[in-house]
Amino acid sequence: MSVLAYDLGAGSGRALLGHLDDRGITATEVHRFKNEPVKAGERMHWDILRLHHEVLQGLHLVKQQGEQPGSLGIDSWGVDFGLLGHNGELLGNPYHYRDGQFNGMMEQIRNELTSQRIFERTGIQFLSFNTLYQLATLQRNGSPLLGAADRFLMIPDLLRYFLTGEAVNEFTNATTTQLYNPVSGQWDGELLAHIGVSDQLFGEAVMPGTRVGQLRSSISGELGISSIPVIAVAEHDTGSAVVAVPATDRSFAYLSCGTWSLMGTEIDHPAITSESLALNFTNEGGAGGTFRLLKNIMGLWILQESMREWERQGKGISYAELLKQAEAAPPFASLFDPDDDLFMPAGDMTIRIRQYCRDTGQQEPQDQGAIARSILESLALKYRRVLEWTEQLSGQSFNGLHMVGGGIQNQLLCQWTASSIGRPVWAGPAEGSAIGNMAVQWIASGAFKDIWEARRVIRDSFPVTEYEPKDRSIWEEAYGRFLRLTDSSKSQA
Ligand code: LRH
Repeated sequence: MSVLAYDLGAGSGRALLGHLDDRGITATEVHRFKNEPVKAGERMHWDILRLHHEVLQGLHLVKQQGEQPGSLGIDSWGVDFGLLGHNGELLGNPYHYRDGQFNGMMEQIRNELTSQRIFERTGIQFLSFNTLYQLATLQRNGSPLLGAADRFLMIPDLLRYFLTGEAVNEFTNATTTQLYNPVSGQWDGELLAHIGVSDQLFGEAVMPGTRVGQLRSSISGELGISSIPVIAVAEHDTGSAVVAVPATDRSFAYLSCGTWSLMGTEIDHPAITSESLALNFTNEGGAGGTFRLLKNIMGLWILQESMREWERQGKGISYAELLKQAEAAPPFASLFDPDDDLFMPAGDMTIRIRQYCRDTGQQEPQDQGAIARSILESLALKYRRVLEWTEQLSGQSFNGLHMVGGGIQNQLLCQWTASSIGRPVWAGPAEGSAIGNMAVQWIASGAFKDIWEARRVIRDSFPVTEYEPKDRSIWEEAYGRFLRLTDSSKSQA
């Protein structure tokens, strides 16, 4: 049976058609489109109607290929949302979480409620752009949106709503808001009351794999296709990516590697403890009754932003060439904490990297190769730090690390990660979120029994590249230096 998976990442959205038969899964990209935020005035928005158009375009291309998927699902990054008015229409263009208007609200709400109280109720890590702080900002700044709102939908809920006409909240994304209590399985009335947002906007969150309607007849009629069931998959992209980790062992560590790096392990119940709070780990809801005990690491965003900066300055460089120059640059010359708040906003990234190095008495990386090298080494060292914390919190020890997501195409990063953690890295599949999205659709249709059967078939269907650690002693020395440096830095932890 074939299924259609839409995965909207930072930069691009993709529609992949997945086929499952006795030989395994094949995934074919049928449509790729831009997903670029749009700045209007001071505000940064999703180009949401364009994305809806691209979703329809994907259906059109699927039809042209003579395919008739049995279902479709949509995933994207967590935390962002849209609001519907009383007439069921979208109010405004959803904001992008990197919009500056949310700055400072997290600190304010933490002061008012205490971190402990918020964490006890949600189990979610403190990130300045969590939905909780986005909504509080709208409310406190007197945005007219909340007064007019009737329904709150996360981005994939919203795109699904455009397709089906059913306004339904999905569980994995509900948990990332930091407004949902994973123990009671309810939106948290106390947190909502504190920020003055009505709990009437929120519907009961459905579990990944729930069929939540089918294509509106106006859409299927216009496209000349028969209606397709729409499934709420693990709509938080990280939730989908972790479904696709081809692990054999029930105890495994993963790194979902894209614009963000999400590192952690899978657990059965949220680990809401003073230790996970202190290390700022999260307990995001997953597919199949799982939770992800993980931590956000700033990830390839820093490299992507540097490349965009060079592009703007007319010094654009290809990814392959940049990695070649990074490999040739002197090792461990300039290290930094990728999670320092300094690196969160867009723009001027290389200036901020140099500033960090200057402020910490290190050599300032000058050329593109040196900058790329300092980013990739710093990430690899941070991965070791977070892997050790994951072991500490979960009481498990891992004999290697699974890496999934587009970032694994960066072989240098995979190799340096293996060298830094001193254990093998197993890299694959690259389209983790889309494949996990498909897997949940196949679980919904009964083609797979559960996520473990899905993982077995994914393992047999997609190549996994193994990287063995190298140059251990120099990485060990660099890690000591990295720890001394980063202990004093101002990060979201
Ligand atoms: C990764 C991701 C991550 C969120 C961030 C906003 O794409 O969904 O899990 O924290 O984006």
